[in-house]
Amino acid sequence: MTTCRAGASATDRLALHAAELDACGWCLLPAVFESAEVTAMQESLNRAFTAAESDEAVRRRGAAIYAARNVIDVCPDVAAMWRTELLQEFVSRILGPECGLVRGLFFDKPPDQTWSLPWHKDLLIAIADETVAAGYSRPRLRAGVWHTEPPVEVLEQILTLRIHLDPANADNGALCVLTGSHRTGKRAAVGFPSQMIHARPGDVLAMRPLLSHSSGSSSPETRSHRRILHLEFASSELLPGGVRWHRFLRAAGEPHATTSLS
Ligand SMILES: O=C(O)CCC(=O)C(=O)O
Repeated sequence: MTTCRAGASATDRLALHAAELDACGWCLLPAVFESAEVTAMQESLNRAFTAAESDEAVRRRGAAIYAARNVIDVCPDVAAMWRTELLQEFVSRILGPECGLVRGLFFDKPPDQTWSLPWHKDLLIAIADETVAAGYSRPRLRAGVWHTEPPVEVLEQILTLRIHLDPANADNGALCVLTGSHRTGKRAAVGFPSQMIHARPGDVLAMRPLLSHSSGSSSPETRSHRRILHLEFASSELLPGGVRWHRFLRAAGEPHATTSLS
């Protein structure tokens, strides 16, 4: 696996991360957001989820929110939150200049309301309506938004950024990946090494949706949340067969000023 050289310039580091993403299907971009920015993101998401109390996109068990869909709609601030110069440069390096944000999800493993997921790849995209073309699966509604499984070429042109809002470790069900498994397309992956991705708040995991991943439950003793803002970017606003994205927000544009997040 490629690792970062001490003292490499930011551009060199991004090139190394891009090579790592290509080879492994994932890479961790450390300390992208400062602690105050992470707090501002948590607060902004909290406000939006509270306001969307009756929205089926926000999944609750008792008082605890453990996931949310359609996060770009539920919390429009998300469209700006991720835009640091570094992430914009990274996303456009990987996906090209025409790329855009297409879907947002939120995950938490609240203490006492934890969950787990078996090995899988992320095969669904959110689309504007029920209209699909040859090569797409029959659309299904998820929290009011049409989703379909597109041809593999579309999934190969997606990049996910998972912004860590809490520490992630073995105690609170950090994500596990099968390194290199993005290379098997939609097919199940066997024989790839499994790795748990430990992260700190403000770290960003970049991963390909075709990377096989899973996550276990938090340990019963932990009091730690494991909040993740999961953002998917696609290389082009155009989908094969004239299918349309549910949302496509161009990634290029002004990076946020740190203070605007507070
Ligand atoms: O955040 C996690 O632990 C896994 C979420 C996930 O992989 C999914 O919902 O597809």
